[in-house]
Amino acid sequence: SQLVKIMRQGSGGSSGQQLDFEGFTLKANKREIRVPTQLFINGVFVDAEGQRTLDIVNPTNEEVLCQVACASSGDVDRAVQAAHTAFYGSWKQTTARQRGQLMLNLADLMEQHKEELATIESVDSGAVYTLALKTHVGMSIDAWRYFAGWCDKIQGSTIPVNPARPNNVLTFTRKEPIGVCGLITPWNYPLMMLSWKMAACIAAGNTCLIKPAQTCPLTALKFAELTVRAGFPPGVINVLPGKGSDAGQAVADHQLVRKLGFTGSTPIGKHIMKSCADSNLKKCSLELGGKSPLIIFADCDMDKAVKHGMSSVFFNKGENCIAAGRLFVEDRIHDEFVRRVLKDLRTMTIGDPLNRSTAHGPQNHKAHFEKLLDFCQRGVAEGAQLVYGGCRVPDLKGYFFTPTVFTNVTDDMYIAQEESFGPIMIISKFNGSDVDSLMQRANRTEYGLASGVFTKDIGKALSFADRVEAGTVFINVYNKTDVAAPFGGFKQSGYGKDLGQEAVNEYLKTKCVTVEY
Ligand code: TAP
Repeated sequence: SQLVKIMRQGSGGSSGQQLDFEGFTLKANKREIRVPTQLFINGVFVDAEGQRTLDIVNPTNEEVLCQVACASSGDVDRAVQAAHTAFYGSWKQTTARQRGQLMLNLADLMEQHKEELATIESVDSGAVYTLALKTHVGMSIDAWRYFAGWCDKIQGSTIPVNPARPNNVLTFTRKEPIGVCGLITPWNYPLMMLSWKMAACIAAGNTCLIKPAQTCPLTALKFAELTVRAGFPPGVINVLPGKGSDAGQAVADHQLVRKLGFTGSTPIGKHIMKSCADSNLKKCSLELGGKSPLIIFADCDMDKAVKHGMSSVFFNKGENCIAAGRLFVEDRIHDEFVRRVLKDLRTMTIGDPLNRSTAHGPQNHKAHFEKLLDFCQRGVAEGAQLVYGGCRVPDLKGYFFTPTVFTNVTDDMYIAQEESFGPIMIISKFNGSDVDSLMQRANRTEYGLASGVFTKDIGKALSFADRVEAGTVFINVYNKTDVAAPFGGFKQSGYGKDLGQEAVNEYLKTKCVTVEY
């Protein structure tokens, strides 16, 4: 890896300082992209303690792409100290409107570099390039712009409390940033998960450090470089690739971290919540796993139901937290629905995610790929009918998993209850005249992230929305998320929202001031 120098942007233009980093050159997509490979702490790229590194594997060919610095608990401590100093120093001096402008600068830079970011994301995570450009990177830019707008609109309220006559009293609230925030994110949408959390956190006036998933931290590192160019003061944003059990745990345990924003699995979420409580009772928000029900009534628009039903499962190769984990299809249209899904699946282009005609790329990493094989074997062993896929794509190197369909799935089966996080459609039938037992089945899960329904009967759709126990409900559409709309789960899918105004509140605390006069 060779040293790169870029000019650091001061608040009034170039300050003439240089930013050096070690990186590697990614040659892909007819581009040569310099990607930093060191930790980003206090505005500079540095090696990890003891020069520890992680191998980063390209899921399309199973080859090692590069080595990236792997943070230890000592590195986490350095980053927290830097974020703490910035919080009480340079960042406090930065006005809300300046903060918003820095975020807009960053969004503009991300836009200018969007093809580079999407290329890195595609190579590192296996995301299809066209989707990486539109969703992984596009929605990240939207998030920075959307939350930039909140910076100078964070307001408290005046409250009519009872005065002790003859005196009067004024009570008002102030919304204040919490302090140093730790962010821990998964591997399915690396840059987007970073942006959803960090943009809200920074807009609220906090400083932060992020530990991205160890399998694909490259866009987070390229992003770190862009934060310097955008003019963020050192220490406000720190990026530390590393292992969850080590660097991630150190973030959750740290005494100076006051809030933890986590997206990942339910078991790790529970573990992290305990660490937050035991260390310093830090506030935490948890976006966890899901097994979202999608109901397809016989009176639906069948073309739409097939199109969205497929994307509810196969979007981003199933590595989608709100993916429909179970499809309930009304018995009268079940066979036709399955036939049409299979017809479309047979024409799905699988292959190099950088190829513009590819619809389905490799799974993110080896352990996940193997977990999917095991998941399908359990389905078959329990008697579900495997009607398509369930195996590696023949003759392709890389973690390519054939999009899969199971029918005749009963509620007690493992595959009906557990999240696969892969391109596996699980179909069960229901009798349309018994909506009560359908709702019981749909809600018989400890998860509550998302849900969907297809019907032309608006009354039926809205009554589903009333009764379903999930944080997100899609009607005659699926995966339609937006940076302005709150996103997050019920039950063991966690609590606290990403996106929308509610996300800003997750990173604020309320101070109540009372004056007697
Ligand atoms: P996890 O294994 O839970 O990992 C998530 C993050 O936590 C990773 O960065 C991981 O580090 C880190 N981590 C692991 N152990 C830790 C510990 N002891 N302390 C602190 N951090 C720790 O999940 P995953 O397999 O990456 O992601 C898949 C899961 O995420 C699925 O269940 C999916 O549904 C969920 N997800 C939910 C949402 C929303 S919005 N609800 C969105 C996307 C994904 P490593 O990189 O070392 O593993």
